Amino acid sequence: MEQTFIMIKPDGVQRGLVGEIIGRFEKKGFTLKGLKLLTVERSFAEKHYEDLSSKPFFGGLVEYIISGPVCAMIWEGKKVVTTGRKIIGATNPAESAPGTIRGDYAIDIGRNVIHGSDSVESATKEIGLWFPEGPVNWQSSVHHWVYE
Ligand code: DAT
Ligand code: MG
Repeated sequence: MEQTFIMIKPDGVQRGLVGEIIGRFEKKGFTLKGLKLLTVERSFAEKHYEDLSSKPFFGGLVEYIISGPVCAMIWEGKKVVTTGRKIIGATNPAESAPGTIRGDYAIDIGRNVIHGSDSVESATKEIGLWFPEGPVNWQSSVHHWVYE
């Protein structure tokens, strides 16, 4: 089953949006396979966003990610990478549809509350970086009420 890496950024944690965001993924039917609250070092944030290191906003992005605790998660389910990105909404909250997390809870691109892997390949890479211990091994007992 597909897995994705989802991270509630420091603004989402500070603003008390952790429960709301977890609830959206739970109610959709996805399964939580990893969860931790942690503050990351600068070098770790730079590694997570290494593909963006040449962008003019990279410095500010790293400062933002290390500015407080983040809530790191592994979510599992059919097409969870693509669907997770839809639940999150467009990168710029000004363009995120209402009903998406960024559409409902964010205004500025540099305070857009949440991260989600953009492909199965990046999900594998990000889960490896954030959860070297691997996902928690459990099966949801409602699986057959979610999948036909
Ligand atoms: P996403 O988080 O939707 O995958 P991304 O990977 O392109 O977007 O960029 C990572 C984060 O960097 C994004 O959530 C917010 C910030 N960012 C992206 N483009 C930006 C821009 N043009 N100006 C400022 N911050 C930006
Ligand atoms: Mg991205």
